[in-house]
Amino acid sequence: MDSKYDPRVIEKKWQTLWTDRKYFKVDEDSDKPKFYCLEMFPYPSGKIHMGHVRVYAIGDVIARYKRLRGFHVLHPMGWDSFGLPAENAAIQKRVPPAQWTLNNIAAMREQLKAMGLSYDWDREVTTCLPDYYRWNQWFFVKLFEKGLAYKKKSFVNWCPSCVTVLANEQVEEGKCWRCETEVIQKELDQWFFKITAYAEELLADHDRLGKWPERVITMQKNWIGKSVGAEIDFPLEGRKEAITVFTTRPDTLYGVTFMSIAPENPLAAVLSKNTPQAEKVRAFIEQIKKQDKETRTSESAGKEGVFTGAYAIHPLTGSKIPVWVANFVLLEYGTGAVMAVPAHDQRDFEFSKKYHLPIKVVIQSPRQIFSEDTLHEAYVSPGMLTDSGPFNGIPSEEAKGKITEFLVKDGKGKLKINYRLRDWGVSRQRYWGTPIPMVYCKECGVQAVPEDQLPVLLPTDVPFTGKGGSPLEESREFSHTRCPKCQKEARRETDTMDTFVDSSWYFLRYTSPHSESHPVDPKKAAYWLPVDQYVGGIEHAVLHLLYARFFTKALRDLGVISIGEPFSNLLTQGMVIKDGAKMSKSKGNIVDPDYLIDTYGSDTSRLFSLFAAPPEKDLEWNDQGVEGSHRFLNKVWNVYYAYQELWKKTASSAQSSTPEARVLLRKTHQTIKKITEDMEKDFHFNTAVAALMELFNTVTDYISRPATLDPGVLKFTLRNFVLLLSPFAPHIAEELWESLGEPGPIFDPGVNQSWPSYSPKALVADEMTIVIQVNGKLRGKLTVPFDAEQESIKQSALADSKILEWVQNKNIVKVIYVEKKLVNIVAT
Ligand code: ANZ
Ligand code: ZN
Repeated sequence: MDSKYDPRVIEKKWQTLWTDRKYFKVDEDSDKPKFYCLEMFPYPSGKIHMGHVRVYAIGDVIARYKRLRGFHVLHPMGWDSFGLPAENAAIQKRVPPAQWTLNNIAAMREQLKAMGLSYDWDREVTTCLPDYYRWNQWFFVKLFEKGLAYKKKSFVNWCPSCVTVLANEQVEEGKCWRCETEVIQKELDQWFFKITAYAEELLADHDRLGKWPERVITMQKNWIGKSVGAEIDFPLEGRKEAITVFTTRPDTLYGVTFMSIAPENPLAAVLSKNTPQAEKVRAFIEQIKKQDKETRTSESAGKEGVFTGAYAIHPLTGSKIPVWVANFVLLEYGTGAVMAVPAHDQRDFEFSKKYHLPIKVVIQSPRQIFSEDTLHEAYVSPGMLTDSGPFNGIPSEEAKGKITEFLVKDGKGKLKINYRLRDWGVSRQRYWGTPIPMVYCKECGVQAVPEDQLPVLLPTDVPFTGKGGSPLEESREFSHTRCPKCQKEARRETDTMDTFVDSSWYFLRYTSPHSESHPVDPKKAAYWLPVDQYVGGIEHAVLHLLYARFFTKALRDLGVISIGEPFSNLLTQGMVIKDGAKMSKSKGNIVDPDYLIDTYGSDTSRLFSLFAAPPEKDLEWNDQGVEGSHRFLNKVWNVYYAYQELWKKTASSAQSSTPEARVLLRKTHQTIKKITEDMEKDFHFNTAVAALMELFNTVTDYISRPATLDPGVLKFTLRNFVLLLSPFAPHIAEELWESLGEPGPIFDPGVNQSWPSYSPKALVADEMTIVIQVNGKLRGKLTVPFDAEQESIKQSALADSKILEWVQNKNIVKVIYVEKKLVNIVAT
C-alpha cells in the first residue's frame, strides 16, 4: 500500500487482475442460486456520458452486492448498434456505418472497462453483427409462419423532401425534424408484428411482475388502453350498408344527434358522391391528411368537420341522423366511426356548438337538471337516464348493460372490447438495420427466405446520398434474387427492421451468446432466465419494455424459451441534471466522464453518483459533491495506511472489554444492519453510503483517543467497513482489504467472501448511570446509553419528574455536564 491514495495506479491494477483472472465469468454450473443482473445496453454513439456512468454504477453495485450475498451472478454487457446515427455519419463523414459503429464500440468498451464494471465480457452481444441479426431474421420468418408477422397498407408519417417515413417522435409540430418540411400521411405497404394478439396477456401479467415502478405499469396500461363497450350498427338511409360504431357509452344511445367518421374512412368519399357536398368533403380530406394525428386529435385542437350529405337511421328511435366527417376521429381506432352524443362527450359538444348541431341531454345529474340551454360543457359523469324511451329512470352504469343486451337480442349490436394498442410497424426505409428476410415473386407471391439461407447479409455496395428511400434498393446485387420456391427471378424486400427488434431479445442472447444452432440455448436460458433485476431509463417505460415483454411471450409460444415475462424486477433510474436541465450537448452542460475518471478515479465517480440521490430520482450535478466523495476516500485510505503494520500482529475481534470499544462495535453492527436493509429495500444506495460515512466518523473519533484503543475491535470494524464499501468503490476496497492481510481478493469467486452479518445482541447499547444534582446536591439518577450525546443527557435530566419538583418556580441559570458522571443544574 502506498502512502498516497492514487486511483490511477490501483484502479488499473485491480481492473487488470479481475479481467485476467476472469472473476466475473460465469457458467451454468454452480451450487449457488442464480441472479441475473442487467442494465439496458447502450447505443454506441462514440463516448459514454454521465447517464451511462450512473446506470452502470447502479447495476454494478447490485451485481457485486449479490455476489457477496452468495449468488451466482450473470452480469453482461453489449451494444444496441443498429440505428440512424451511423447512417447520418456515413452521409456526413463518408465512413461506412459498420466501421463507424465498430470504432465507437471499441472506444466505449475501454471507457466502461475504466469504470471497473464487473461484466462477463465473454458474453458481449453486438446487434449489428450477422451472428446476432440472423436470429432477428429467423424470428421474423417464424412469426410470419404463425401469422404474427404480416404486411398491410397503412398510413405513415412521410416527409416528401427526405422521401422517407418518420417515426412519431421525428415529427415536430407537424414538420420533419431534419428539414422542417410539412409531414404528410402516406399510405405504404409495411410489415407488422401482431403485438395486439397479446394485448390481454400483456395487461393481465402486470400482476405477475415483482417490483416494478407503479408509474411504468400505469403508462403501459394506458398505452394498451383496454376499453369495454359495444359495437352498434346504424343503417344508412337509402343504402344497403350500415355504419358500425364503437362506443363505451351505450347508455347514451338516445342522445345521438349526428355521426362522425374519420377522414381516412373510405365511406367519407363514398357517401358524399353525387351530393352537392362532394367537393367540400374531398377538400376537407385533403386538408386533414396534411395534419399529423397527434396534433389533430389532441384535446385542445380545434374540432373541424364537414357534412357528407348522407343520413343514418337511429337503431332504436328510427330518426334521421346526419353523417359528418370529423378531424378528431381516427381510422385505426374502433371502427373509425363514432356515434356523436354532444350532451355527454366533450369533443362532440364542441363540434355541435361550432356547427350548430342539436344537443340532447339523456343522462341527468343527481344534483342539477340540465337542458340544451343550461349545459356549458358535456356532462360526463354517471346519472339517471332521461328522454331514453323504455330506459328512463335507470342509472347510467346499469343502462350500459341493459341497452347493449337489447341491441344484441335485436341483432343491432354486440359486446366489444377494444385496445388502443396497435400492431407494431417494423418496416424502415433505412440501411443500418436487419434486412427483412422476405422475397417477392411474380408467380409465388411473398416468400420467406428459407432457414438455411439465413442470414440475409447487409450489402456493402450501397451509396449514402441522404436522398431517402430504401438505400438497399440501390444495391443491384441485393435486391435481385431468385424465388426460393420456383427459382425464377424475384425481388428482395429492401426495408430493414425497426431497431427495437434488436433490443427485444438481447437479454435472452446473453444466456448463450455463442450458440450457432439456436438463438438461445434452451438449457442455459432455462438456468438464467428471467432477468432478476433490470435497470434502465424511464423513457423506455412503454416501447422497449412492452416490445420485450411481447417478444418473450411470442418466443415462448414458438418454443424457444419457457418463460413468459422477461424482467422480474425493474429499477428506473432518474436523469443526471446540471444547472436545472438534463445534461445534453445542446444545453452545453455536459460533464465528461473521462475527465472525471482521469481526475478523481472511477471509485470517486461511482461513489458520488450513488451518494448524491436515490437511484430512481434525478441526480443534480455538483462539483463539491465529487470533491467530498474524493476526500472521503482519501481519509479512509490514510487510516488504513496508518495502521497497516499493526494488522500483521492483530486478529480481528468482536469481543471487547472497554465501553468505548463497545460503542464502536455497536455502531459497526448497526451500520451492517442499516446498509443491508437499504440494499434489500428499494436499493437506497444514497443512505447506505451516508451510513458508511457515519461509521467512518465513529472510527476517526475512536482512534483519536489512543489510550483506550482496542486493536482487535478496530480491525473488526475496518474489515467490515471494507466489505460494505466494496460494491460501491470496488478498487479501493480491494486495496484496503489487501492491507488488512485478509484472504482475498474480495471478488475472487474462489475465496467466496461473503457480505458481513450483524449480531442482534450487539445492537443493544451499554448503559451508564449519571447522577443528577440541583445546586450541587444529589437529587436523582439517570440511566442512559453509553454513547448518549451530552445534549440529550441534559434534556433527560431536566425532564426527570423528581428534578422537576426541585426546580419548580426557579430560574435555571446553567446546566453543567461532567462527562459520563453527572449533570448539575444551577437554579435560583
Ligand atoms: C358515444 C359516446 C358518448 C362516447 C359519450 C363517449 C362518451 P375509449 O374510452 O378511449 O375507448 N371513439 C370511438 N372510436 C373512435 C375513433 N376512431 N376516433 C375517435 N373517437 C372514437 O373511447 C371510446 C369512445 O371514444 C367511444 O365512446 C366513442 O365515443 C369515441 F357520452 O361513443 B363514445
Ligand atoms: Zn416464385
